[in-house]
Amino acid sequence: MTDIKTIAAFFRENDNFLILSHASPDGDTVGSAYGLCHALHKMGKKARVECADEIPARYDYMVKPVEIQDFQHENVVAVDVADLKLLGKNNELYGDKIALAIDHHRSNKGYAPITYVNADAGANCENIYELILELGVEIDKVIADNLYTGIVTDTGCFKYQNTTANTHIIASKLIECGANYYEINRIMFDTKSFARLKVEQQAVDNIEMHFDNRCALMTITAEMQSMVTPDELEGVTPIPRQIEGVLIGVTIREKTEGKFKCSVRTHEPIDASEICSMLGGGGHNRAAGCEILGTLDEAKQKMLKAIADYLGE
Ligand SMILES: [Mn+2]
Repeated sequence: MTDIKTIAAFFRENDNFLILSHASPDGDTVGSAYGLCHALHKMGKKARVECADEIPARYDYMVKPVEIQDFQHENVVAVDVADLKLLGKNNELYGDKIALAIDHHRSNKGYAPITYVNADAGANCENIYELILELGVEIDKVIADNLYTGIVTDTGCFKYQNTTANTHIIASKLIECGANYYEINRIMFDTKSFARLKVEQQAVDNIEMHFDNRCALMTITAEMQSMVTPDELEGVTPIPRQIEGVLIGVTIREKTEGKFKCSVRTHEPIDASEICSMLGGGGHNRAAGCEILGTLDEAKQKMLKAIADYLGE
């Protein structure tokens, strides 16, 4: 495990960076990538971001102000990427070429020769903030909007248990540097399309309760998703855990025929990451995920079996 000074030196001593964010991009991986990219530009370095999937339009205010540069990349950096599999199609292109990884997932696989993992950070954007300070780059509004977004999205607007005193301190500094917190939180948390609400309604209707009502399992089929864009569904996964008495909330989402993305959200003392790792996935203590192949019914049974094994029941 390396420290922030070492990774700062890596950026000072090198140039022409390709920054990779994970597929199905969220606010933290986008904020980490574009915040860092813009900071490198301010140092006079060449840098650009690549993501396997299109970055949803709701993040336009983070992406658009960052200059587009064309150059031959020399150093590949991954941000908020715990596992090479999460790079999507970029894994084939760059998986074996990543020189440096900056992450906050305890489950980081250590795929990069230089790996900085600070699992105490609620969001990886907290790590990027510390890095940018170490690099001596002034935090402008573009960086502040990017990093603030990563922090609020990964901490559920400072609600989740990964939120620390330091998370708030960094967020306050970012507001001082111009982060448009009101607009960002409105876009990220207080805006839903009507179609999304309809899908939510159907999803809530199909919730099943298991393990003496300690586990709630919600399904989102391909048919339900056809009513919305993937981006419109952002933030559905915490719903099952909101039910009173539920310790384990599971959302099973049909990705393609025979392939399901499972998200597990838990309350103390249930370790979501441990449950998902039994199925080849991983993540954080209270939020983790995995992919299951088979029919919907098989996916449910595999997930319930992993939970039963975890609970020792
Ligand atoms: Mn993250």
